[in-house]
Amino acid sequence: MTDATLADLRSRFAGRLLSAPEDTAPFLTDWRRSWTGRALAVAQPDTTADVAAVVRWCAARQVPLVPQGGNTGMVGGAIPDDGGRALVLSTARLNRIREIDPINNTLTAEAGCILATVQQAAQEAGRLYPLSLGAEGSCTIGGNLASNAGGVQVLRYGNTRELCLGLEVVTPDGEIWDGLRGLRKDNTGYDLKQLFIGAEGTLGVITAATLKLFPRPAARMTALAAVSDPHAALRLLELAQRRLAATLTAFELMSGVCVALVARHFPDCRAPFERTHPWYVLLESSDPHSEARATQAFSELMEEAFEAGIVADAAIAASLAQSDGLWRIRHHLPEAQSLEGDNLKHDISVPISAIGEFIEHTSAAIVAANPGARVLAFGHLGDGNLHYNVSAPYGVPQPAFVRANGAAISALVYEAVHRVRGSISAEHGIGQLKVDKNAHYKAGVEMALMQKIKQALDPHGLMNPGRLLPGASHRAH
Ligand code: FAD
Ligand code: 2HG
Ligand code: ZN
Repeated sequence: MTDATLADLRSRFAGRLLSAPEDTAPFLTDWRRSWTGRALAVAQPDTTADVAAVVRWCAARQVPLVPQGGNTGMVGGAIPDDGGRALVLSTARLNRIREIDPINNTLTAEAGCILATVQQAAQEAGRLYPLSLGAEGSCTIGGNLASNAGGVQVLRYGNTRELCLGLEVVTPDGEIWDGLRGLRKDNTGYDLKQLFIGAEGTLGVITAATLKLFPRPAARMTALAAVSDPHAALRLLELAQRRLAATLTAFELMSGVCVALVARHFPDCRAPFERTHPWYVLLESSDPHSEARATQAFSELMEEAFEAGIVADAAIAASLAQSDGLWRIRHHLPEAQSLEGDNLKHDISVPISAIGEFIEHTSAAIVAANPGARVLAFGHLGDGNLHYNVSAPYGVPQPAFVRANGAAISALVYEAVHRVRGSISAEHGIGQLKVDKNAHYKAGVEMALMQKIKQALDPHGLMNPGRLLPGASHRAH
């Protein structure tokens, strides 16, 4: 396609259509720097009507379209392939908060709103939007919804799917569906919004969403606990759930290897203990009513954990600044891994009760087959979601290690996940990273149903082709 073909789009989107290589480059490589693609151009519409115009322009010319939010995805879903035929639709300018309704406890935001901006708007209205993850300063509401993001408060508030009451979507033929209803109850047939949530841009472009808000907790308690192994972490989880019930909002596991990695790259992010420990749990409770009650319940929990020999050491944050300091260790983990040289990522979910044995057996098998390989295990233990990543032995270049051993290691991990009826993608999605693996592990009937839905909504296969589902790459069109 030539620049002349882009002329009509350019005339409508003057200044909002990027095609010079230096302008499009940031949209063509992902956060991990694992994928780089090429594109016809990058369009940045700033209204839903203009998104519909872009989609119709693509449909009329059979141009593949790749929606992109903050480009923080971990599986390459927002990056076009290298055919150069696709148009990237960036939601960066679709960034208005349309409404906050404190009585209905809802906030309606456009897809390109940054998650942190939405959290802040909710806070200013005296409410909480609880989705929270390390990329919250740059990921978008549309990207969160399209990937059904999880994060660190899922065990209390649910995934993004549970936080959404209504959607506005531009369908693959350029129609606008206004489903921005702030209803808790609506049994009028298929829940269509659920099709677009987690679809990774393969069924349409999400342009706005009505999100659930919650009361702001009166108090937040945070602690970093040192434990001997994941079995002890699970005992602590059981105790914390029993004592704190629904006030337990986060329960994150980190191996000592992970915590050391963060300290190496970010020297001011260190565990506040005199000696190192093999495993750590970062846990948090949020009491809706009283600081005194929160402090008492949390202190009693930690005391019981000490007495039962579950916890070897613990640091309870005495101020918001100390709490933030503990969270900084956790939130710097993705970047520390990236600085070390992007590793082999396995975002998996297994039954919570199976996690201890899973880590023990799988890590032993990986190290036996790959002496010196470093397993970086951490994640959202309270949800059964591990980031079970593998790095090259010290001194071995990461890309060469992954090329030589990556397929075998991933097969070993995913087989172990499959044996316990787990999932090969807990929260990051499928993107282009796991298309084959997903087709392999999902039941045939499940894959066939997904293909039928795709065919029904996007018969020409123009919406983010080759992502999530096996199918034509952008070049085949
Ligand atoms: P993008 O990366 O731009 O896109 C992701 C997918 O959504 C792509 O397939 C894209 O085509 C599609 N898409 C984007 N916008 C739209 C739209 N408007 N309509 C239709 N499709 C669209 N993820 C978690 O789940 N939990 C975590 O704890 C977590 N922590 C992270 C920490 C860091 C430091 C980083 C870099 C990433 C983390 N992620 C996490 C992954 C990522 O941030 C989330 O998946 C996030 O939700 C992606 O949002 P985004 O706007 O960057 O989407
Ligand atoms: C997190 O929980 C993210 O920090 C990223 O989901 C996980 O780096 C990873 O593998
Ligand atoms: Zn995560």
